[in-house]
Amino acid sequence: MVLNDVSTLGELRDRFKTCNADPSHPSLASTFSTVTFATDRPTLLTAAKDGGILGYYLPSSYFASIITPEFRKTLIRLLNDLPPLRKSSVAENMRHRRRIRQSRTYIYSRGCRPADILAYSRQYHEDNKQGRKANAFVEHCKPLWEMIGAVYKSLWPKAFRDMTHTDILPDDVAPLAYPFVALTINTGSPDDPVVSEPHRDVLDAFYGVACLYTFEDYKGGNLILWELQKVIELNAGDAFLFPAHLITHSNTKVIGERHSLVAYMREEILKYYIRYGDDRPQGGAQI
Ligand SMILES: O=C(O)CCC(=O)C(=O)O
Repeated sequence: MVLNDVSTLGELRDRFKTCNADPSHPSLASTFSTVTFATDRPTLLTAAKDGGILGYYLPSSYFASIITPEFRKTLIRLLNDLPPLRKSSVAENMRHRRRIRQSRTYIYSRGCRPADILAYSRQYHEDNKQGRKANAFVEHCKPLWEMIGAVYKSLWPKAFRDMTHTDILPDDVAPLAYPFVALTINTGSPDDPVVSEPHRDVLDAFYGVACLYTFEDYKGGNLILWELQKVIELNAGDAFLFPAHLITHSNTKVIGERHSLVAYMREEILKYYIRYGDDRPQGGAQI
């Protein structure tokens, strides 16, 4: 699908470099036009002016071979099994622009450790303390990211190559949504479904894309892409790949229970891969 009336990918990248503040938004996303994809096949979304890929839609039907009713049931069970978030984490989530109350991130990063040692996030450690629940969730989702990874490899081969230099990683860390390095898990409930406020994920890899996967039983929750003035219709079980660091995004109102997963690569990890190559620091640091 070609969009004739939107910013080019190049323009979005330029804007990112010069201005990290939110662009000024029209007050009503309801004036934006809605993009509805055919649900029986994947669809590429490109800008007419420069041919840049703005998004790639994968309908739930695309995942039929792996997302069976059994898989979904286990996914929900493992999600509900995750330990409750600390009060301070919830408060932090509500201070963040996204304002998703029940959101947790599993990632490794180098943070500001002096020896540039990679370590998993506190949340990943905490959720693993009793019964390795974070690990169980990550393991269960593997086939989903593998399938999406194959798409990523064919559409963005260079970004894929750069983000999969995992052979240089120390033994004690591994990507948590391979080929993506990190996974954010947004948990909703019928009273409080996952609906995000406008934000950009500015720490993501500059030339990469993130993947959003939504699930459970709801209506609404479409993805508003502010600079493009479009609303992407996303139903439960659909996935959408897009540059979440370049395009300000949020959701329309939700009725029902909506959860979402976001898999992505971080720019700082790419820099780590480039900087160290085979000459990696040995670690074992924990937060
Ligand atoms: O659930 C969604 O549709 C959006 C989630 C999101 O943007 C995020 O977690 O950063």
